[in-house]
Amino acid sequence: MGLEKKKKVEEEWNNIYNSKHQLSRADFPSHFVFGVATSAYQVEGGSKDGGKGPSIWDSFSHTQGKICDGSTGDVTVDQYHRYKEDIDLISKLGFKAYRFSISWSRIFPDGLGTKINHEGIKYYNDIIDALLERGIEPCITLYHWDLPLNLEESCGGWLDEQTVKYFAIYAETCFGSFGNKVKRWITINEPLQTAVNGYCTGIHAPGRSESSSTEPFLVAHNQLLAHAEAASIYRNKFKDEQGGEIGLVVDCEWPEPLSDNLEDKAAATRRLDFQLGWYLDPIFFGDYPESMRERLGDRLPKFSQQDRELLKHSLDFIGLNHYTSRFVGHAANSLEENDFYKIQDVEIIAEWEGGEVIGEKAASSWLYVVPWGIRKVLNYIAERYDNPPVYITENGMDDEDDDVSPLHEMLDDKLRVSYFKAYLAAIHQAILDGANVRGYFAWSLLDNFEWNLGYTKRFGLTYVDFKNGLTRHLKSSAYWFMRFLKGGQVKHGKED
Ligand code: GBH
Repeated sequence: MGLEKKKKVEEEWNNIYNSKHQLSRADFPSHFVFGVATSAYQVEGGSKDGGKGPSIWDSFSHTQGKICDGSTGDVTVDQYHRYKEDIDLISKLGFKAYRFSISWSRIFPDGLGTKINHEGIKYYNDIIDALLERGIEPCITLYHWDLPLNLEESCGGWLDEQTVKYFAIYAETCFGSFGNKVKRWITINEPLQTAVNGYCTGIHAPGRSESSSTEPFLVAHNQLLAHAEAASIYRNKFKDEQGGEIGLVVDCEWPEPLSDNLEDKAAATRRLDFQLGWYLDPIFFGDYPESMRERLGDRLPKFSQQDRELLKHSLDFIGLNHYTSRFVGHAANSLEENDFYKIQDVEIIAEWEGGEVIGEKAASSWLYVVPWGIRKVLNYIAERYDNPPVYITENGMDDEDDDVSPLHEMLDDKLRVSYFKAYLAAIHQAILDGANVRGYFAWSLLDNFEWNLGYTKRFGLTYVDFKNGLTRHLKSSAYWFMRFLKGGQVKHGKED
């Protein structure tokens, strides 16, 4: 990306950011929800407690070589036993909502929807009650990647349509058991990541990559149908009485065109199609994006008329997980049918011309601090899908786990404080631009099990001392949120 453009982007951003340097809670509408997020496999632990059945992540993390530090989510931060302490923490920080996920195999240990585990129902009811007692709204994700292992082994998991049926039974059970107290439901978290990481690169469970030219598209298709089935059950049987909302969480990096050339601009749009359009176009327009059909032909499954009707407008809000942005340019690669990026004919680059990176680097290789990108994604969604309600369901950055630095240094997470300040300023700007943004959830409440990267990366507002009894310590970013949410104007971390 050329240096002139760099100057322009930075100038524009600095103007916005500096004028918003004193951003406060009051700049957001009073009904705008501020929450914090986690997911079951990443924080619960208690992997065999309370009658829970195994999930594909239990089996994957126990397979040698799959998790970079050889760890598992067997215990992780032990929220299964410490949820009260964690909910007190959420309350202390001043968040008014908690986005967490239900472990499907805690409700139906074998996934099949016949044998319900009442201890699992009780566990989530206890969490919900503890939240409501403290005035915190529960926001539940039904599926955050932890499929019951038996569904994988006996029916082929997301490759098979039967999983759609079992998901619908599970969803209906959750609406029936918790829906009188839960007003915000998310069916599936980031179906894109399950399709690509689970079935193409294989770095996530179930770790398949043998048929990467076809399986990701089938898996995405079945997840979409599962979402639509669950949403339709909610709307037909529960919504009137319970009065809640249901949505789908998609993830999207902002692809900034590498140059003003038409080819690069088209490549960036294609990348949006392959991230967002893949899931949102069927819901808003009834079919996959044209650019996907062109490149994938029959590898992209087709929707029946009945599917289309089920999918159409099957959400009350979009959940957006957004962390970072990169440049995207055209690269003719289409002969490499098995590579998800090469199918798209794109190249993804993190540097401006001359080698400077697009934003400060977090710990994960893919994560750069690029606050202006979130404004662009929000405006893109508003424009393409007629300004639907959007909740930012995840946003955050990670630090490297570090054995050497003293605790007080690990707790003073200055870059994370500036990340949150800047991203919130950009979200505020998107709202001024007209985007229908309704809420924001920070990722994550605590350091936790970061999937294939194990405990080597720390995304928490709260530091977890994994070597000393899983003690929780607030980082500067937690203090920052505490001040911000109480309505004060906050410039830096806890000091001012
Ligand atoms: C979210 O995914 C997840 O919902 C959440 O569970 C997770 O903890 C959080 O992000 C932080 O990662 O460069 O090949 O290693 C965000 C989407 C998916 C983006 C994995 C980065 C890494 C691909 N992420 N991807 S690779």
